[in-house]
Amino acid sequence: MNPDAQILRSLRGAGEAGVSGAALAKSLGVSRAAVWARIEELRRAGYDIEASPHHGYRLHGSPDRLHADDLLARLGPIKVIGRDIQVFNETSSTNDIVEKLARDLVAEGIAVFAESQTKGRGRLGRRWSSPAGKGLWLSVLLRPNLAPAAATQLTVSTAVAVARAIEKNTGLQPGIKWPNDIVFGTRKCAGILLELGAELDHIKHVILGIGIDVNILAEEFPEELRPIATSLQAEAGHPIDRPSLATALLQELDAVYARLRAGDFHEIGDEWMRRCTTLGQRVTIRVADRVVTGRAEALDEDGALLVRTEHGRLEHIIGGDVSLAK
Ligand code: BTX
Repeated sequence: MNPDAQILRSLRGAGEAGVSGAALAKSLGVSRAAVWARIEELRRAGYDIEASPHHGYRLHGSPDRLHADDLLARLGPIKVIGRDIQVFNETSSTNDIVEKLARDLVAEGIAVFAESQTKGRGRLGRRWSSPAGKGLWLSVLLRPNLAPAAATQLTVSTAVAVARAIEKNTGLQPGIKWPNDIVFGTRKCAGILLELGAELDHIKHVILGIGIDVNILAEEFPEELRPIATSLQAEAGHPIDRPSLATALLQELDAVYARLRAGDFHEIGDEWMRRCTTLGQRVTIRVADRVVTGRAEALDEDGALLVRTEHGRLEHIIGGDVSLAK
């Protein structure tokens, strides 16, 4: 962990008691003057750090900005996801950045955030609106030992992690619409885009893209999204602290990924079913050039949606767009 992350972790750990410059200098193995210089830098980045002769340094507030060192400091022990974190002010798409990292053979677990994306994308080349400073737009690099057919497990697990993080952090209870929408009623507040680098029988890497609408007021959405999108602020009635939601999200992603690697998908699948608003509904699903209509019955062990058609046949649907059938 770098010095800024260590300083922020110590300050958060000490709370109101504060931590002395001497103690920080000792634990970092640098001079007190060097600690002071780092503190000044953090203040310039918007951290409200008090320095007093009695208490040493105390952290009173942090900016509504994502800061890689602060996220690392907040994260605590994790297994894989969040080992390394990068934050960009603006990028085309965080999935593009992680794609490049994947090609450069970077280890799995790195999470890349951007405050805004100029070419945020959804599935099938659709656009994802990603206004500056108002959401969480991130991508995570994974190298799971899964067959390509089991990739839907990752989408399902990610949806569970996103729903859990929102619930833990805001008290709100979002639903999941198969396979990748996090919703309040019929409005989407988050989406998941999985991009695979795969060979026939195994996945080389996965880029897990997640977009969460956090502090966007209803009227701030582009007009065409207003009927179908919502944000956590709009649902909660007050702004949500993005860095702490980002921390909760990385922790929950790490937890579900550990489960998945241990071969424990069925437990995640059970939780997904409890949170899912699609099950039990009559749905229409577009899969490539086919349309399947029927009742969404369950999820199978690969994360596929099982739909009972009018003719009584059970269809395994592994991707597509679901809408409620009339
Ligand atoms: P999707 O194809 O399921 O949803 C895309 C559709 O969602 C759009 O066609 C539009 O109707 C609607 N939409 C666009 N922007 C928003 C928004 N901000 N809130 C709600 N609805 C919206 C979902 O694809 C996958 C989205 C993943 C986004 C992340 S952000 C970080 C990463 N980088 C990147 O380029 N994409 C992912």
